[in-house]
Amino acid sequence: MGTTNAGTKEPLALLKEALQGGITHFQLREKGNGALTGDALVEFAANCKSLCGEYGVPMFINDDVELACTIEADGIHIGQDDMSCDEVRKRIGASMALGVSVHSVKEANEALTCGATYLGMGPVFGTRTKSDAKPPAGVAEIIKVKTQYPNVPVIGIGGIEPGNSEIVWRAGVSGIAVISSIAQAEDVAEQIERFKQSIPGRRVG
Ligand code: TZP
Ligand code: MG
Repeated sequence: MGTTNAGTKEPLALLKEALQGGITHFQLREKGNGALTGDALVEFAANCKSLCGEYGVPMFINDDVELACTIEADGIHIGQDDMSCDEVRKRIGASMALGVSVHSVKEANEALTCGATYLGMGPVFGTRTKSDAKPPAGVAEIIKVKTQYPNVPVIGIGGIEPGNSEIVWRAGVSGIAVISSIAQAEDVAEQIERFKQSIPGRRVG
């Protein structure tokens, strides 16, 4: 998420709730009307990074390679329209994680060839969060990519809620990326718990 996804909440307070609730990774995706830029963005990103650090949670930056390098993020995530994967890998060096959004086995192959660490795939379902999102793709391509590359971590994204996430897990993803269903939840920790309970085989109680 980014500051524009926080609604009436203070963004860092929302991030803290999510960390306390047990998110395993955080990606700063600062977009839309009123998005932070310049020094304010660097300061916010650095604050997010140190908060994530308190919880041992890796932090990723969406799109902005320079910001990722400036705050020494754990990872950078790029889409098909961003700087080429090859160039990004050269800029960040070997140790920073590199996530790439892909929509097919062909794009997955290209991303992996130039050093992607993991792949993002979506939107699985309809989403209002990304203004230029492609139509919902379901899980068919995720299954194809996982069949071709069983050991590559794939993260599902787009319109995922506790009630529809099981099909995404069953497609073989290593994780799900969620913005609105967590950012807009009344009780963030409870919502995260619902997501955790939706992992097949992990149901408790
Ligand atoms: N990429 C594909 S869908 C999406 C992004 C960044 C937005 C996901 O947000 P939400 O609110 O979880 O649908
Ligand atoms: Mg992008």
